[in-house]
Amino acid sequence: ADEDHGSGIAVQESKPELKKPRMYAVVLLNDDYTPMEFVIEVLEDFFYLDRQRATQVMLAVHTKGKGVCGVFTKDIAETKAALVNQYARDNGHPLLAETEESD
Ligand code: TYC
Repeated sequence: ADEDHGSGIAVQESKPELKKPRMYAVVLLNDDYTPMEFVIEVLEDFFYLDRQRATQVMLAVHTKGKGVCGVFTKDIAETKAALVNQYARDNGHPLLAETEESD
């Protein structure tokens, strides 16, 4: 904020007036057809999860219906979801990724 400290000269305070960006989760939805191995590879390749964490997330989606792959700013989340959906379609699988606001 610019504040006048009596000299008539506006001093620029150091406080950066930036707000935290809204964050968005990329969520994977379960289906009956996409192979488990394909889902694990998507989590490794698009979200940089190691094999153990990718397997955990895949199994969580498989048993609970959906699961979070990662949380990002809006543009990054929407881009990752679109890339995953295109990659799944290119490989003939119905796997679906969505974004939802998080926090
Ligand atoms: N349910 C699938 C199967 O049994 C595996 C699967 C897991 C599919 C996660 C999609 O997002 C998904 N082959």
